[in-house]
Amino acid sequence: MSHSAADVGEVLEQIAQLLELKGENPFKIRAYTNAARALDSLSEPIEKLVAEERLGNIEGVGKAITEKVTELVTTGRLSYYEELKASFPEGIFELFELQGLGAKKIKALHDQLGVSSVEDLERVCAEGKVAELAGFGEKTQTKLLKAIEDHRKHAGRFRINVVADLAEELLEDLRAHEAVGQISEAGSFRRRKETIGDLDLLVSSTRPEEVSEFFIHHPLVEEVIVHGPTKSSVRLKDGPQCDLRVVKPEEFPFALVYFTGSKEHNIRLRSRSLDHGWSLNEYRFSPAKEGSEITVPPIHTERELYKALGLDFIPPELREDRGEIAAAEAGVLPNLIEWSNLRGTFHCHTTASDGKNSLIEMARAAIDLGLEYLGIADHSKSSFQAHGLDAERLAEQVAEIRDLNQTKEFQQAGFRLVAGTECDILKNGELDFDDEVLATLDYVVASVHSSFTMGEAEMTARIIRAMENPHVTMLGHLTGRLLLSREPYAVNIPAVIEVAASTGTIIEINASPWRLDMDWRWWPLAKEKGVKCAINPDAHTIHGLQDLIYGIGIARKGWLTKSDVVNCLPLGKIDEILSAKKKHGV
Ligand code: DGT
Ligand code: CA
Ligand code: CA
Ligand code: ZN
Repeated sequence: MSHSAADVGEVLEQIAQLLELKGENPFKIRAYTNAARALDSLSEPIEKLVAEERLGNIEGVGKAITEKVTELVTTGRLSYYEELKASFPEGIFELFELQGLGAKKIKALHDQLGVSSVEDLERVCAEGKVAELAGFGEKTQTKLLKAIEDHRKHAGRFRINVVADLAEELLEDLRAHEAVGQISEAGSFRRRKETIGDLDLLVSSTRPEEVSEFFIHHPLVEEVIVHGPTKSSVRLKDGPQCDLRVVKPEEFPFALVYFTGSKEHNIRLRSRSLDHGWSLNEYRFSPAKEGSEITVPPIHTERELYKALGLDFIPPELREDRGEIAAAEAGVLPNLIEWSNLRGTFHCHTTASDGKNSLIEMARAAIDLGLEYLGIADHSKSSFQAHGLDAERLAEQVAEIRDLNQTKEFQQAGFRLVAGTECDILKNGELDFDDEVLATLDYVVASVHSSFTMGEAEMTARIIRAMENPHVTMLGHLTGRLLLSREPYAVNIPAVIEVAASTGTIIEINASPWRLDMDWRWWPLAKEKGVKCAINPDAHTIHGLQDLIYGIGIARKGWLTKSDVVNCLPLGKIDEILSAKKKHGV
């Protein structure tokens, strides 16, 4: 059993929460959170530290925790943790998933109102008992009810990175199977939706039993829900369900269109087919009226299927019934941006703030990805919890970046680090740095990281005020949402888009699978207004740079082409676009 430091850190965090629930002394609790944090920033594999008995050398990891981590890493289990967990009702752990509810409050609810599940909490809130509890009040009670509602809405969906990793492995193993002919992902994952309900896979085969058998015995499968020769449903490791359909080779293009969806898109295609006198289902075209003379066209590919319906091929990301059929009919679908169009990116963090890799490590990882430039945007001073930089530390970082850019290594690679900041937008819309400081940078990402609960009008005015600053090149993660975890704050997006257009402020697609913000549904409007997009990984590690691929998916869903996205500009054109606002004024 192998454990990453992050898994181990997670267990230690949970122990800390459980100890807090028990009302243990704060020093003991802090020992666990400190140790979790220390393990989180390890630069070598935890197994190695354990094997060489070097855990104790890490600051913040004492003897008791060394023993526990050793047990966990060597046996894959930790009896202390399991006993601790067993001393609480199972339902209590789900309470930790509610926004705004920590161990202290859960303990109070448990001890004073007997709450040991989300259902219990909902009941005592509805009865008005929570409002009467010391330290809670009416407002908290209302918030908790909202948190329960949000939690339910999210249950059973998954962030795209979780599904992508599973899909990659399953597709690769299925593809290698002898009985598998054509194969594809389908459903919302193929459409690159921001979150995924279940993963849909489609295979063509003349020996479906063998394929299904292989699938349900795959090591990633934890539980078989349905098993048949042509349709199997399973639950995978990490939680998502996966549907596999196996169809005959000649059915494949029909099944692929059908199971890619969306349902609304399918309904349009079906009614379009009927206009031709054909009935369309997941297997074939057939004459709509029995015994009619109408012949159906032969179809070998998805492209041919769309063509038969008088449509250009519609990329899966656009199949959401948002005007794609009319555009395909008129031959005006956009030529969507692709991974290979990306020349660089902005908005990454380093160890200077809350990142886990240094400047040079991030730069080399970007070079390995084939990028020509990488924008650094560490947090500014008000984000103290993220170790934000003050003006002095920022100046040091800028100097370091300028020096690195002069090195042979960078010059030979044709690569440049671009010096910036992810500058907090303060509560009143002012920026966390003075204009003189901002003027020393190549570009500025401005983001909201505090006071999320203000009203929509105030929040919108706050963000607009920031955009009116000529130093603000782009707006970071517009709504602050964390998918399946934190709702967006209230902001008038069309108003922000309007001002982005009039001030020449770029808007980010934050490509982190937790954010994917600004949402794809707004990009057609932004594009129409002439707003440019930056696809930014918001990477905190070298691996985080690969999240760019999710940003590409969202940009495609937003109908964007390479000319809408500033990352597609070559290195030589970057300064011009980044300094356009400063030059021309706002
Ligand atoms: P998800 O899984 O909730 O993220 O979303 P999808 O789109 O993957 O939905 P899913 O897995 O229920 O079904 C996959 C596709 O199958 C869906 O996109 C369209 C097609 N489909 C499923 N049910 C229906 C239906 O009742 N009518 C039509 N026309 N298509 C359907
Ligand atoms: Ca699905
Ligand atoms: Ca499905
Ligand atoms: Zn941020």
